[in-house]
Amino acid sequence: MTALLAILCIILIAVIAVQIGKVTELASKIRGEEDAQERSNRTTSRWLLVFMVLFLVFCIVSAYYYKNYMLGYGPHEAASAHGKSLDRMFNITTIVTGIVFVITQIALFWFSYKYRQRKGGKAIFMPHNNTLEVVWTVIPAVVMTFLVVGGLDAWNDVMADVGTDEDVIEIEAMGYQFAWQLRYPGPDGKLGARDFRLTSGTNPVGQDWTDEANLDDFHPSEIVLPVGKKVRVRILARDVLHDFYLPQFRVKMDAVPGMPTYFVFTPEKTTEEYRQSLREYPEYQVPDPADPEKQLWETFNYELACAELCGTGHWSMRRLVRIVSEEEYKDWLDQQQSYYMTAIYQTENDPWPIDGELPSVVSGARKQEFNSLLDGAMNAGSAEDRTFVLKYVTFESGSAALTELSKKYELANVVEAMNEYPELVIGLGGHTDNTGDAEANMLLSQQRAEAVRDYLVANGVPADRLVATGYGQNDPLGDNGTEAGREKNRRTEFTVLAGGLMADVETTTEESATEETE
Ligand SMILES: [Cu+2]
Repeated sequence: MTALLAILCIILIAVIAVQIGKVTELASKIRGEEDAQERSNRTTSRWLLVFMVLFLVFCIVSAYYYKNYMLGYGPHEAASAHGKSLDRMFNITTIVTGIVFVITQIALFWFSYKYRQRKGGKAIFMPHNNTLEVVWTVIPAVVMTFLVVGGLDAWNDVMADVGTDEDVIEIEAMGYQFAWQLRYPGPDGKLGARDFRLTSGTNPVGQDWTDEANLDDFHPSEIVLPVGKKVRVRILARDVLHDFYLPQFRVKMDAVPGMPTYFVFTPEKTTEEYRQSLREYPEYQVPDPADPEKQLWETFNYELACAELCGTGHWSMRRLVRIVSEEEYKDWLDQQQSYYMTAIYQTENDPWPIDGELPSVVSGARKQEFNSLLDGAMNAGSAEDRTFVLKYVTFESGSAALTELSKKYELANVVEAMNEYPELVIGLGGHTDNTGDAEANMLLSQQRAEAVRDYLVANGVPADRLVATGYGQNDPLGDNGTEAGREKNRRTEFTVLAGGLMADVETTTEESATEETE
């Protein structure tokens, strides 16, 4: 409606101007052409001066009025180290070009007033003026040089890559229609190797699972970073052009298929600190339309956007960015699950074990699992709870020959535990499912339990601390009617017979209780 009214106004003004023109033309015919021309020139040039003043006032007032909408002003402060230098550069350019703008506008309108056509007026013939040429060449050249050199300097600073021994967090963002696939290095701090040819439904960024550095990498749904730490983002695209844009950090880089790019930045304000700085601005002290209970500054979040019009779902490429303290970041890291362990491990896509070796994430996880089971059994009160299954001890099918993997990993943990607790006496129980002959099963389970014992003895554990017993099919854990149940029943159990920590636990509890009362 307003737009329609504005258009109508413009049309009316144009009609009036044309009509006034016609009237002046007629009047000039009546009054003598030259006088009328001079008067008309004078009026027009005066109106031009009025226009100039109004126009400049409008420019300055609107620039002032809208300054808080611009990056680098008011609430839109940069939240990164390099962002401030970019903002400064923009401001310098705005000021320099602003001054030039005002001067040229004044000159333009003043000249059209001063040198309007007058009766008997004569133009000066000036074919060439060296001084003038030098002045209007040198001044812009000097100004441009300063702007360009300053800009280049800032650019080199902002685009500088990290040194090889610098302490940085390197993460990866791959744009695709229509989202960002984020990847963080796990505890090793290294992003594993990738190859686009390995990309599949279960491998969104084409990670090479034979590279151990990949196995702890995780794929979070948001970007979380600690404040004050340098971050290098590897930027990739899977299908079309995207653009990795973090407005508050002044990070903006195209994601180009087949051409990896990067951006290095250091976040300087946590999300909470940025919210507190927004709080000072009235435009942020209003209820958030999406959550009227809270004010806009409270619900503010940094965000990652795609700044390339990449298709119909372009708008949905928004991701949250959280900048937190170092401790909060560590807590968050601890909660993240490696993508390999959650989606690839022991599936058909898992290439491990490779050459009879397990990757360290897996052996580490197994060791942790063993230690916590051992801990439970050592501290258990009842005989039942002192037993757990050695899940990763396996045998060649139908025989009592231990697999190499079970020796190298699970049994190595058992040897370590026996060395650590010299008092420990354990039972090794062999169990089978109910397939085949019960007597044969009994024999096999006895042989398997003994195979484990013999292996431990061969690795330095005294034989009198090990009791090997075969239970055959008599003590099933699962349903022998199903394959999963049978698999559960074929097992080797570890039982703490003596030398557990139960007694120790009681004394420590008592001691701490007395300490508390004192
Ligand atoms: Cu996009």
